[in-house]
Amino acid sequence: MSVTEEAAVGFGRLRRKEDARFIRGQGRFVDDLRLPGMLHGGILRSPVAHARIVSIDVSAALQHPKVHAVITGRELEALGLAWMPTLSADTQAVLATDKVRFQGQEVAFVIADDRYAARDALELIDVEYDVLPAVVNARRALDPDAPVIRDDQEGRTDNHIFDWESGDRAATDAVFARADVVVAQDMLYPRVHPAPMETCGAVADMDAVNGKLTIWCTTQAPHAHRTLYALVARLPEHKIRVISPDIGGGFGNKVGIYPGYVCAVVGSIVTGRPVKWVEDRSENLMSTSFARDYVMHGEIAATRDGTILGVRVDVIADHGAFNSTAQPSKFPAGFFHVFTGSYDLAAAHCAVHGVYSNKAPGGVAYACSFRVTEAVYLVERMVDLLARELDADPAELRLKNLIRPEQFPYQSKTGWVYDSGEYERALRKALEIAGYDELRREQAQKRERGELMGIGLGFFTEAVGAGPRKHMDIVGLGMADAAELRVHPTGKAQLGISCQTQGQGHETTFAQIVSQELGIPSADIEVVHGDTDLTPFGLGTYGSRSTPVSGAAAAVVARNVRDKARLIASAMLEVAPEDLEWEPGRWFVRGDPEQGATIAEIAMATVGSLELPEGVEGTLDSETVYDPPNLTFPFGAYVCVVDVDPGTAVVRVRRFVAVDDCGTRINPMIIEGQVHGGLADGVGMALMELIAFDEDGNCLGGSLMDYLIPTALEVPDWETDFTVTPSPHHPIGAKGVGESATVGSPPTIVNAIVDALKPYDVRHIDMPCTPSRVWEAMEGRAEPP
Ligand code: MCN
Ligand code: CUM
Repeated sequence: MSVTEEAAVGFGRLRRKEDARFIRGQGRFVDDLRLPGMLHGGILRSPVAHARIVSIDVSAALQHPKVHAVITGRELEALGLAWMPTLSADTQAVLATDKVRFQGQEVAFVIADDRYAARDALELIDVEYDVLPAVVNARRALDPDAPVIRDDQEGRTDNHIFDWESGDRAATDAVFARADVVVAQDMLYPRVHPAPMETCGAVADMDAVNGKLTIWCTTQAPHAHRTLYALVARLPEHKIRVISPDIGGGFGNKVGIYPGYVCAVVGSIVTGRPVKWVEDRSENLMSTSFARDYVMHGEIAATRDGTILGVRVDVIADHGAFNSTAQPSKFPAGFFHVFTGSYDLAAAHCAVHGVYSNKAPGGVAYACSFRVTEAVYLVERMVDLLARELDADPAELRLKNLIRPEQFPYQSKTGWVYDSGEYERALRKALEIAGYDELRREQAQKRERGELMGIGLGFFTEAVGAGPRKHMDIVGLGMADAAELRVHPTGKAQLGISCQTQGQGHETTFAQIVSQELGIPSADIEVVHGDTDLTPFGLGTYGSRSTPVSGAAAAVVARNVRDKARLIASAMLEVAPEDLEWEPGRWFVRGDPEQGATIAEIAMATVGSLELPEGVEGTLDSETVYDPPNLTFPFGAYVCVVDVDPGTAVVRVRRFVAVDDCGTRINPMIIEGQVHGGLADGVGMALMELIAFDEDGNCLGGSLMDYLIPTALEVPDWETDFTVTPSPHHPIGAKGVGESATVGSPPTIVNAIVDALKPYDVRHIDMPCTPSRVWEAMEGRAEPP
């Protein structure tokens, strides 16, 4: 059976509908858009990390024959647009007026006939900077004598943004006081970048006749963007249309609103023509949302026999020059407080301190589930450090402490209610696939020969599907999502959703959800997304929330249609609705299966002469808003095998076993794709990815020559498997999976590397574990973060 046939209706390994255009090079991305009369924008960026702007002279640029306009912070100030609100209740400069605060910050916007002329004209702009000392180290940013970065904020005398805590400090201190063993470790989750294939960009077109602004743009959240534009520009939503066409990877990079988008809009208003702005690779790496940058101190307490009692964490969170991190408002550290992981602890506490630094703003982006990445890394490294201290097997230690099936729904010590889990089953399955005992024997033999083989374990629980509207919002917008289902007279259907695929295959999987509920073949269901004029309101795609929230909305709206169809079928068949039974695609009379009506017949009846029963208004169409009762908590067990070359300290990931549990699986092939991608991300972060800065704040990772990402050569053949523990509160029992592997794999790989270096008595290595860092660790020269 071919993959396509197997899943003609409902869940299964259906080939991705969108691939027909993508593999033929027929995707339509923002940069493919060409509008009549369209102009091109370019951004002048700061060459230094911290400086006062003395003057900006744009006269020479304006003389350039192909230049139409040059916009600086002064012009924007006059429009009240020099600063824009961020997703974290801070403000961010659109174009700098007073100071530049990170290298690559936006200073001026040139609009020209073409991209090349715009670039040429940027070089004609003369900016005088009065350079100030920069601070790029989060700890140093808190020093009393550190340069104050955000002196635009009245009364500010330091770089401290927030203090946030979760858990019970006194109870945690008490379990630490009675513990037999306490292990502490400083660790850094370094600054990395999502680096999607497609960089960020926008085309803005202000129609001077009808006053409607259309913005084609790389966004993961078109509706949220439109509402923010409406609020800032004080325009009604119906005068703004945000279109997110095909997106060449988002990974969180495309959640926020960037100055370039705003400049394109202003540019179109100023010139009366459509304006395109698309950043290049260096601009993307240097100025758009980074991820992580958490300086963590973790402590774990246990009894001598290996019962984990508590975890205590202190974090300095580097948010860059503007706090534009995306996460639900109540949680300035995102969902970092799932750091108790998959273990049943007596007490836990974390404190997180946010700071400004002279680095690009953004935060959280890159398959993070809102900082779950950092949390999982911390706890999984701590458990391995504890195993080392107790001389225990890390698999045994985990098995002893995992939350047990009968404890679900499990209330964590930091307030989460984990919906469902069968942790031990997943871990045992991963160990079995890996052949754990055999691997340990192989390792022992190799150690005798001086070979360095490491076996790493990782177990993760994520919190995805934000979230219940009463607890979660982003800049005041509650985190619910709508779905709208139209069933045409011929029984074909169209599903409108508010989330936005960036490569996850929503056009396929959302059709499958409706197909599963209504029995209409997936091929006959079109998924509409990415256009605010055509889809209902909702907060979009990030934090693996599409399946948990929009996916639930899609199932619920399809069920509403099914219920309506039942009423209509009862009128058609002249029987009471209660006497009808459902089979995929059809209502039939109980006891008389021949008597029935298919969804297509019912749909056609709604536009025919049938007198519609009470409660049915004309068609089968339906709309719903889904406000999730809780998040979903996917989990997984990972095993990694590495070999370290004792002569060169080069790490090779030889095997990687991933057992994921995302509840009900809609499309196993797409899930495997998501897991493969996330595991590759993990190899990247563990071994090579890093946005580095020098002491003056110069970005050292501004191109793909310096910012390394993994290729097929660095990754092994993934060995994936799964268990299925449905979410009890989700309509189809599905949990999110898009970020799982990126969250779970980095600690697993680092655990494997540290395990390989046991003969050298290495405790910890900060990512990325490059050959030089591994070498230093082997030489005992590793420096603390
Ligand atoms: N799925 C499924 N069964 C489940 C869960 C999910 O079949 N039980 C399918 C979904 O239907 C969807 C895909 O898996 O097609 C991912 O679903 P989900 O876990 O809901 O995640 P989202 O769709 O919300 O995607 C967001 C997530 C995030 S936050 C990042 S970051 C990331 C990721 O997805 N960015 C990606 N994966 C990516 N994959 C690609 N190709 N490109 C990106 O930018
Ligand atoms: Cu945090 S990266 Mo994804 O949530 O778009």
